[in-house]
Amino acid sequence: MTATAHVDTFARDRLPPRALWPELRFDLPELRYPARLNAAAELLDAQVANGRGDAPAIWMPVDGKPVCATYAQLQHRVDQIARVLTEDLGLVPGNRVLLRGPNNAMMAACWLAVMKAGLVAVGTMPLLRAKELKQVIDRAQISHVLCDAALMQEIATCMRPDSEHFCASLRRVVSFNDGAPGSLEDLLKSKRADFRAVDTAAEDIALIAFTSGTTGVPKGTVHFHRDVLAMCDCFPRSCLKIEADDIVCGTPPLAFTFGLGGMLAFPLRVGASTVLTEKNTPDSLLATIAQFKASVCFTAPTFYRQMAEHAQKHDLRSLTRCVSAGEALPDATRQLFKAATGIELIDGIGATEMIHIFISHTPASVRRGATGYAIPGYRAKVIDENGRTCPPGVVGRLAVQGPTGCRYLDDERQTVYVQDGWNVTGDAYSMDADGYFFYAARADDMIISAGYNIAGPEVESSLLMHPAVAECGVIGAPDAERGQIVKAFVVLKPGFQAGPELARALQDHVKADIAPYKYPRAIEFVSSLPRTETGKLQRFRLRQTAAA
Ligand code: 3UK
Repeated sequence: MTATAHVDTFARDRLPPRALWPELRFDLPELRYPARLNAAAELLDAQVANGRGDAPAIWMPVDGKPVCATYAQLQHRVDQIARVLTEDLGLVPGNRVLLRGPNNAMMAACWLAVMKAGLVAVGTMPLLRAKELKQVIDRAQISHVLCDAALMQEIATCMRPDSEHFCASLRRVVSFNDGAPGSLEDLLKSKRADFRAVDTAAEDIALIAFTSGTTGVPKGTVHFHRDVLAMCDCFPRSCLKIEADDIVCGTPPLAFTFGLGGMLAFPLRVGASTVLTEKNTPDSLLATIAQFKASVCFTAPTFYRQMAEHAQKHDLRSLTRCVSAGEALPDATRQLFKAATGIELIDGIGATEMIHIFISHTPASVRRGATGYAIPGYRAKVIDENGRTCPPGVVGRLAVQGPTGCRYLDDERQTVYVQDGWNVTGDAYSMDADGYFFYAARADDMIISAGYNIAGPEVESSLLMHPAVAECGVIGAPDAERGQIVKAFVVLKPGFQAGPELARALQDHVKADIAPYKYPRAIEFVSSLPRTETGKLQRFRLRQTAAA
């Protein structure tokens, strides 16, 4: 072990004991990292040193027109921010910095500056309220915040001593993207752009990513400088095959590790560029692809489904690869998107605990209904309740190992996620004889009806094939006779009439498509479905509705 560069060891002291870490594997040559490593230096300074200073790094629409920051310009800005953090704010390696903002160039520069200065980045989803911010700030004992001027309101509440959400550890909030006196832009003006990256150890903590926990207090997942590079050197190389001339766009926020990788770290790692957009709809994302001639897109399955509808209206010739993650990709969505664009989606399951994707596939190696195989660098298996490996075709719990893995910040739930050195993701999966993994459901979302195990997403996939269905969510509703019954919440496409007749048609459709016992005995038509900011369907909310 080489010495830590952290002066403040708060986060390091709250790592689980080594014995409770998952086994880490560095099976590929590209995963053998040196003992000392600064992720920002590798992502940014190395590109400039290699002569890519004038290449575009970040694109943004400004007043509707594309504006670009080159690698050299980004480095300049990052160095100035690092100086503000260490000189004006007096931060020392290991201090945590809360980052708040939509996806934009300043937000990206702040991320890189925090890592370059050996500080610990704690991202927060843009929609979080003061109450949720407080949980994160208290857990990670945060003193300083860099916050986009557009998102100041909730964090200001956390600073007010008379608020019930007051956070005693907070010292200072610095705004950016407003240029006001005392703002980050203001403080930057006097700064030279020659900050030397802090000489961090590969196992020094670079970020704490909080899970968007549906129940209980959010868990802080701790990731090292090495982990940031490992995520760049696995999925993007073997499945996405990202190259220097790629232009990336998409929706996941930088605070979500799906977005930190896809929208920032992956493109920088290979000298490519990224288009950062603050607000996205399926239609605006299509327009972004056309305007910036983007070649790679990252978003969630529901977005792709809606993008398919509008695709004809846009020039998408530049687009060659699309990554779907965050929740299961229904085959109906894959086929719809392919018919509309000619593109075979790349599905990938990732997790905040693992930092990024560990099971996926290339467009050419897709297998219908499967998420993919354990990507190079990772291995995966399906286990039963006793931890024994299930035979092919049997649904059990997914367990994975690779160069990254779960380490919760001071949390008893470590032993739930990590068992026998394996990361147990909480997903029910089966594997076929060729090593392809098929998603069933979140383990706690499995429906048990009259003794049958039914995976809601399979019923959803079937319903999505019906021409009337725009979106749907399937859960188990309490039932005196059967324990649970399969209940579907359905959003209809425009022009279809909700009613018992259509409900019956949908039921018949499912019965004809998959085993009849899985058909939804109850169907409720709704105008929208509850989703998280990361695009995940909130099944627990549907269950609450069904139970009420
Ligand atoms: C579910 C999927 C089926 C699955 C994430 C890519 O989603 C990410 O992280 P989270 O911590 O959630 C993890 C859980 O989400 N899931 C994600 N992708 C898929 N289920 N198919 C998929 N393709 O339940 C998993 O355990 O929010 C995704 C990269 C980084 C991430 N953090």
